[in-house]
Amino acid sequence: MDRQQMIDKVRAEMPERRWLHTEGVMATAIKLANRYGEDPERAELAAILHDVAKYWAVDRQAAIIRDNGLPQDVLDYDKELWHAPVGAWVAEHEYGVSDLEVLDAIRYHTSGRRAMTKLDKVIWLADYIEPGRDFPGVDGIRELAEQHLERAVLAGLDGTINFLIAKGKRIYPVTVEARNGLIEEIQ
Ligand code: DGI
Ligand code: FE
Ligand code: FE
Repeated sequence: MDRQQMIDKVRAEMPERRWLHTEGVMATAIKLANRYGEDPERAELAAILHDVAKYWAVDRQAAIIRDNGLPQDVLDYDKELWHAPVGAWVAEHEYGVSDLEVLDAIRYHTSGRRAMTKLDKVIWLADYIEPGRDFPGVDGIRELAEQHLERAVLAGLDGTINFLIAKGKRIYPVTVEARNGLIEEIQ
């Protein structure tokens, strides 16, 4: 499958506004990759596919997690988390992606993880700050993203965790691990 076929297929999986978000993530991921010494083509590939399963029915997402031996713990947490590991599975099995780091960047694009790769960080951050995002604090993180990749991802994770706390939601432990890992890395 070539790049354009992939784009057409992903676009058909989601409403137009989510495709515009994906285009924002693609452009931002390419910029961050160039700035921080990651391969922009791999960054773009992960960005194209990162939300491919976002609009799949939750039953279909849960079935993929259950039937293919993906880590089951995520099923006990917010359904918003499921599309990331499901997206990695879909990227591999329906789009023929074999680059394991690209698959991991998709898999961890919502939660992050301990010991994030550079590509993980680029995709996590691009998803958070793409031009269509508009929430308090995003401009500060956009500025930070031009100076320091890890500090910007950490600030974004803090924002996500604060948001979840404000909503009274539980926090997926992998997200906490991601934050702890970045703090250790920055020290
Ligand atoms: O898919 P997007 O909307 O582009 O962004 P995303 O994949 O980062 O999903 C963000 C949503 O996931 C947001 O509504 C918060 C929600 N979420 C729920 N529980 C957790 C969580 N995000 C993280 N990082 N950790 C959680 O425990
Ligand atoms: Fe997502
Ligand atoms: Fe996204």
